[in-house]
Amino acid sequence: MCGGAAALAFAVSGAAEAYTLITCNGNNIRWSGTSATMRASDIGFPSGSSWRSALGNSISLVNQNPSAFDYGIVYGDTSVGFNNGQNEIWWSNGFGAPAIANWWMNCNTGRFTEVDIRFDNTVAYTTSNSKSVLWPYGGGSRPFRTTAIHELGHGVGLSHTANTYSVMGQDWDHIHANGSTARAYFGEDASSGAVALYGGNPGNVQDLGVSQWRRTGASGEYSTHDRTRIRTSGGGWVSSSTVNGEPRYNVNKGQQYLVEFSYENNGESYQTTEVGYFISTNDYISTGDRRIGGRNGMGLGRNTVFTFQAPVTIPADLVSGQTYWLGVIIDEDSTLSEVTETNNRTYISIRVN
Ligand SMILES: [Ca+2]
Ligand SMILES: [Ca+2]
Ligand SMILES: [Ca+2]
Ligand SMILES: [Ca+2]
Ligand SMILES: [Zn+2]
Repeated sequence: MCGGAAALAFAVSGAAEAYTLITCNGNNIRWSGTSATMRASDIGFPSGSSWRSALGNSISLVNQNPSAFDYGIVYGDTSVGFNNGQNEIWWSNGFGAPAIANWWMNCNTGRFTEVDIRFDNTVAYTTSNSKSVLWPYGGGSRPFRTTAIHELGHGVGLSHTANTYSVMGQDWDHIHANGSTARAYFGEDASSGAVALYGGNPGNVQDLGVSQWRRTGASGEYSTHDRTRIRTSGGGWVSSSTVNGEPRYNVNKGQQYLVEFSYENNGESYQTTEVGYFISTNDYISTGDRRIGGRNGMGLGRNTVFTFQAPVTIPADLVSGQTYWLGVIIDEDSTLSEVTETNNRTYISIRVN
């Protein structure tokens, strides 16, 4: 889902990072300043439409990144085209990808001159944040925001990521859920790339998150993702079944398991944080749920995503045959002021044997 006015080349990044940057003649490509304004087609993103609001929301989600870079957005553009001096976003088809970014640049100065983004209007995109309709949760639609954030990531200067869980990999399953809502986000890897290009934000932009998704491998330039898992202390993966489009793990009362989540630092600074584990009777995790364990002093730099299996014991007094949700909360003690707190809680479904 990536274009370019020139063939892509890939920079070798530091050992701790996975992002790749768009390069030309050995220069990283970025905007000369710390902002760029995108112009949305009035046809595809008309006033009052869910597409306009979802695009605006995607811009805002990218702008939560901890670098100095921010997008502006202008609506109502009535004339769009390539290499016309305007950065534009519109719907089209026949370009062989669900969405594509094309860019023009000065290879000698390492600066973008224009970025255009197109979405394929034959793809079953949705602007909904309801898990039930989204591909990653068994639904029939591709989340518009994850793809928009991926393409906007190209417009920041990022190429594809294959080596860690990233929206610059396979975007539609780089997503955060708690309860019935799933939210797209820029994420740790893309944030690291943005800071490498533009430096840190003059403000104090901090954000921790925890996700029920992880990297599984790579397909070409793209990291592939799947849900996080549960295994026994002995190392074997616990059996699961798919319920309402999500995995549900079969666990024994009173037994210790290793529960996997992806812990993310999407902010400017290294953080040491507290993490709590909970049992919930629904898929919405909150501090009101039953706490069954925790970890103090988890250190999280902003580099690659930390997918980690923590020991947790299933309480002996849970009801056999019942479904519960094993929850996790990062920054459990709320010591960190963050640009968003909605990504601090997520879950894995379990059924007690
Ligand atoms: Ca225009
Ligand atoms: Ca244009
Ligand atoms: Ca917080
Ligand atoms: Ca957060
Ligand atoms: Zn792409």
